[in-house]
Amino acid sequence: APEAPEEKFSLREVLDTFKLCLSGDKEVYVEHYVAGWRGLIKFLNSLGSVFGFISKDAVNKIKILVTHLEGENSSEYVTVQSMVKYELENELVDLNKRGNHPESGCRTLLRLHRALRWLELFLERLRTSGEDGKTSVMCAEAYNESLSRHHPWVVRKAAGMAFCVLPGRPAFFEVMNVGTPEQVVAMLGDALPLISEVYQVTEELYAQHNLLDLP
Ligand code: 1PX
Repeated sequence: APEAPEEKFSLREVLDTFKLCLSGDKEVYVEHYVAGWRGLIKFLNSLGSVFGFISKDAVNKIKILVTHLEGENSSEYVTVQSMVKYELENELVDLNKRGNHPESGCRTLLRLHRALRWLELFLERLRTSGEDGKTSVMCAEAYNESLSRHHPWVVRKAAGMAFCVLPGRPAFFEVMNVGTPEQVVAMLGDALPLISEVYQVTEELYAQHNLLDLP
């Protein structure tokens, strides 16, 4: 029987969606950003239910962004740049403490943006690791250098426990469904500069507008 398209899931396609994120003049399309995260979450879910609490939060964040993308002001949410401008000009962002706008596009996307840094660090470790590299250690190190500083103790603790049950490097490469380990490494080498650029552009935009610590 022919496989349903959703079963032929490969991480290559997911990481390719990040290629579509940047416009010619370096604006970040929210639609493709969200699509990239959807694919990553699908991958995360295939690793098992221990990661459920992580994917649940990410799914919530995506839902909020999709609501903006499909809402009556959808034209303001085409790119991260237009979203920032629109929400700031219309005072739709809680800047210093949580208030009337707990679901602003700016604060919601910031959470995914921080997680993108984790992804970049983790994938870089995966790419340069040896055959006996431990994914749990790579994941924990990447997390400690990025996302963890934004998380309270309980979340760090739960994340740390989840990392311990990550499959080893060979099994992990297998679920990625990209091909041989050499092909995985090559694919990561292609994908990382794109992810890194999307991260940098967003980081600079948020820094310019003083949005890096949104509550
Ligand atoms: C080949 C590698 C591909 C792996 C793909 C894995 C995709 C991981 C998706 C992670 C998305 C995490 C989003 C987290 C957003 C967040 O920081 N939320 C917190 C703050 O939100 P709030 O609204 O309260 O301000 C929230 O408290 C989060 C709670 C959930 C725990 C987050 C732990 C994140 C660990 C990230 C590492 C994922 C490990 C995957 C192993 C492959």
